Amino acid sequence: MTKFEWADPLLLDGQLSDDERMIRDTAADYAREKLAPRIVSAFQDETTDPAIFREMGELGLLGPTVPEEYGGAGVSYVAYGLIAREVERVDSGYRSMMSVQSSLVMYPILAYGSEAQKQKYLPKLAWGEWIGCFGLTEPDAGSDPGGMRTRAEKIDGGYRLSGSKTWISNAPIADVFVIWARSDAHGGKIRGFVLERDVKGLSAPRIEGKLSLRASITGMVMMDGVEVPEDALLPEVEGLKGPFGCLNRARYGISWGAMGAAEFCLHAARQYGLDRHQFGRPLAAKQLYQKKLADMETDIALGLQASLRVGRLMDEGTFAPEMVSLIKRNNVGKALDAARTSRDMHGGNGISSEYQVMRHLMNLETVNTYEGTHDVHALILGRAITGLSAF
Ligand code: TGC
Ligand code: FAD
Repeated sequence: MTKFEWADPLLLDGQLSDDERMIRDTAADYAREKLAPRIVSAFQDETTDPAIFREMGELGLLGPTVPEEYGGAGVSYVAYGLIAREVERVDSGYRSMMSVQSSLVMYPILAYGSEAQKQKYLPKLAWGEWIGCFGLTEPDAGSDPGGMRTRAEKIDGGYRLSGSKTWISNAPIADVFVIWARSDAHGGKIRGFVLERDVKGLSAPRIEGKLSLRASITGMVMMDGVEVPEDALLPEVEGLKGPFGCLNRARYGISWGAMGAAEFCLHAARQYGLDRHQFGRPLAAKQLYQKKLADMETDIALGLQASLRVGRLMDEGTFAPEMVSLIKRNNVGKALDAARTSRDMHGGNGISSEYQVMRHLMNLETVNTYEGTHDVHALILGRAITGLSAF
């Protein structure tokens, strides 16, 4: 028998390697010391501090699974998940900045890029010297990216790209744009291209007025006959499995990150209930209050174990994408429930920015939608269970 630790109920810590614990602690210290003091005003003022990329880069938190020869830290996918959890404990927007750079920009260059592309882009992205974005979604192609209209037309010595992407994280401050387009020269198949900020015909206007993820800048990417050389093409992949291969990694990271946000909400509700007295006793002494804490505790403990399991399989190279759909959908849904419950348990104070749980709740609405909505992941699982596609 052992003593029950409410903050680590299934002893996750003991299932990690020394290296993984060290990376987790580095990310936790950084998040607590550098990110937490910024977030309330950043969210309120809707500002994104690009210096965060450099800070994270210096600590090896960007593209951590990328091999050291390309500037990464060469650590496990479990370590990557642990970083996402610590960063999102502060804010989903900060995790978004980190996971787009790592899984959606560095991963495709590593997995599908030429040696020259890897040498040119990965070290600068790993250091946070360059900021990256990933353009898949379009105004008329969200859940169904196969319906994209962006076209790459073959020209002498390269390609001409035309179209628009929307809801693109990091885009207005990005130096490097991974863009997915239908390529006429490849039978209309979807191909990936790496574009640079100063290329003629490209603009990335900011989307203003988000009520969620306000500390992470989002924009459109407009391409008006953007001409790029031949070596902008990612040579090693074609078809939707290119972007989906990246999304598997990012969605996996989100499954950990959402649990970090949920843990924040659980810890906040517990402390609030211990501190606040009503009807002559602490709120935490009330049965209904304890039931809510028990539900949150259970969902988080099970969600973290599931992410750890998929992370270990990913590190062994034996995961299936449907496993990622299962944990992304479950963990974000449970985190949303936890944030809503925690907001309620804080009473009127729960709506104030000072207590922070409402911010997590608003952020998690986006996390539930991006990288495949909650319902799209249900349909991915439904197809796997029945063999029938219901999209
Ligand atoms: P479908 O026919 O299922 O598949 C087409 C091809 O893709 C392959 N594939 C995958 N490969 C690797 N991993 C996966 N998860 C894969 N899923 C599919 C598949 O094998 C096939 O390959 P091939 O060689 O046979 O051609 O495609 P479909 O058009 O029916 O897709 C359906 C669906 C719903 C699964 C898919 O479209 C989907 O996942 N939609 C959701 C879209 C999405 O997640 N968008 C995310 C945009 S990026 C973003 O949100 C970033 S936010 C980041 C942040 O700020 O943190
Ligand atoms: P839609 O696809 O129009 O869906 C609307 C509703 O219909 C949803 O409830 C959905 O579940 C439902 N629905 C859709 N299809 C079906 C179906 N077949 N059956 C039943 N219900 C269905 N994209 C990028 O490419 N790069 C990024 O960096 C990026 N960052 C983002 C950042 C933010 C803040 C946000 C909000 C979005 C971001 N996205 C990004 C876009 C995101 O991936 C899309 O919003 C998401 O995939 C959903 O697409 P949509 O918004 O067009 O919704």
